[in-house]
Amino acid sequence: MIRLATLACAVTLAVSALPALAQPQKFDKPEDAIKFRQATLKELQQNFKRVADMASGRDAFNAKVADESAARVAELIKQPWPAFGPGTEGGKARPEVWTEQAKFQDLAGKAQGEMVKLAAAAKTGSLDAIKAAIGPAGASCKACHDSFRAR
Ligand code: ASC
Repeated sequence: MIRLATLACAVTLAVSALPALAQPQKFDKPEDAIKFRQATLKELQQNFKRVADMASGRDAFNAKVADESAARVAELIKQPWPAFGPGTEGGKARPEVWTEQAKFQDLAGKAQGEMVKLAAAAKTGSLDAIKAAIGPAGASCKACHDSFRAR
């Protein structure tokens, strides 16, 4: 019994250690997956824009808001990918998401890395650090959109 519990725990740990990208999430209907990924990407975009507008000088710099927004971005960037599981084609996602999975996951993973860097930059409170991180971060959004989002 103890051994079974230990095994269950080890399996749980092993699964949760996998990158989020590797585990499709279960939704009742494909539309639920589409709604979920669109909602997370939308909130991601809103938070990203808040930071980008400070980086560009469009908005006044507020270190606390930038930090909170960038931290939220780094959380949200993990969430959409498991909602692109098999059978959830649709929305603005191009069919290539499912036919070029390796490339999709690579670009999603790179975007995740850039958002972690952006959040780390914002945490320092330095606008210059944010300015340095925002370009590559935005480019990582665009790289994925260029190949995988319908226009
Ligand atoms: C945004 C947004 C994107 C990226 C990208 C940057 O605010 O919605 O997709 O920035 O346009 O190039």
